[in-house]
Amino acid sequence: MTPGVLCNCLLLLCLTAIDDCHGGTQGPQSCMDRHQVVGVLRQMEKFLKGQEMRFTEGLRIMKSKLAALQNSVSKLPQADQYLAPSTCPSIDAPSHGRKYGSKYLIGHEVHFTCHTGYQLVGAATRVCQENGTWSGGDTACKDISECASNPCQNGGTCVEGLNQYKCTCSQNWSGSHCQHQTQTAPPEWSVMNDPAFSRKPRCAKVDHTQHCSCDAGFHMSGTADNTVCQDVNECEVYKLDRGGKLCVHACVNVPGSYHCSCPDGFTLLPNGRGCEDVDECLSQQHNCTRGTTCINTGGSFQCVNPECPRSHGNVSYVKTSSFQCERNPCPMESRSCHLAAKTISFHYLSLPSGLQTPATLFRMATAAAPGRAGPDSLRFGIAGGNTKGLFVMQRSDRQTGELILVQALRGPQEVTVDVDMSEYTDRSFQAKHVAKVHILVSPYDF
Ligand SMILES: [Ca+2]
Ligand SMILES: [Ca+2]
Repeated sequence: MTPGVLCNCLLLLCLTAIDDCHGGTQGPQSCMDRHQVVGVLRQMEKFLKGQEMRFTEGLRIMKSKLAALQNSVSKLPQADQYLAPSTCPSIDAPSHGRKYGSKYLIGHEVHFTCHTGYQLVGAATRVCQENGTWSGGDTACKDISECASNPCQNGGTCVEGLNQYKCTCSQNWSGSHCQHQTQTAPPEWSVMNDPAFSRKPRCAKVDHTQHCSCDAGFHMSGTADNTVCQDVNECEVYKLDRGGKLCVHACVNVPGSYHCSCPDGFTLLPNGRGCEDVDECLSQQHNCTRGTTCINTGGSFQCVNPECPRSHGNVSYVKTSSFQCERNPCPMESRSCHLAAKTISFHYLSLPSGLQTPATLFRMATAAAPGRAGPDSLRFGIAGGNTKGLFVMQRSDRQTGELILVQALRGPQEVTVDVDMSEYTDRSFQAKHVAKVHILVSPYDF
């Protein structure tokens, strides 16, 4: 039962009840009393109010739907034109071209042309049709230059010519379209002229494409049609490298590889890079005659036989060992003899070229004879051979003085510096000892 029918039934029931009571055909017992009728009427009133609200709500929804529909219809593009078009939409000239005709009415035409150097693609003329659209497709002006299609690959530059173009290829590319990878100019570290340093590459065809490779130590060179495997000159490659020298001394490039070499008097270290001096003295490879002593130097050796200073006045010396001279006893009255060096010792030092400074080269000390008190003070100094300020002499402790090199010595050269040590007891001069330090600087810094 729908709400409307229910409502009608209730109303009918109510009217009948009231009518019956008023008509008096029934007893007062069967008649609805007043309260009951009022209750039914209130129920009906409530029911109708509910119905009214629902009806109003339904109407509201219907109205908003209608408004939405009207809104969407009004947004349709020129809906009336579809029904009765009289013009076509406006139309622009193509870029790099011109348009002739500015009327867009049905039946009118527009024409297109392109600027010089451009070709018209699409319709040259378009007509405004009955349905309000233009005939033909879109019109464009295309660059007719040969280079317009970017025919040069791999960074090549297209150069326009008469009815043709030419590609100027970037480095390592060749071919009419720069499609081949090449090395037209070999890198400076490859060996070009010696045939021993060039080999044929190993090539194989894989999927119709030629694949070539070179042995280790070789790099691909030449043109696409004529590929060559060229030796890599490792010595040159690593010369440019800041990561350190490949070889301490010399690098020798060989086909497919390289090796290090050392100057005469040196042997290659097991690491293949460094050089080690040959100790000719130790290995008996010297030719020093009897009476001379072999002194090993960087890259060579020397045979030395230091001589004591010649006698002058009361001062004379006697050689007590290969590297030591002692002053003969002085006459009691000769002060100059007492002041002259009591002992002269000879020292040979072999240094690499460019030794980092400051460097302590030599130490001089005194030792008291057993059972005798030593000097209570010592003075150290440089007696000669330090004209260039290469050295300083300083005390390192109470008994010891140090000869320190303060300027780098570049080889090959030999430098002699005389160091002296004077002994004092109770502030009274006792004796002077001289050390002649002979420094042999190698031509190499290793
Ligand atoms: Ca090589
Ligand atoms: Ca040597």
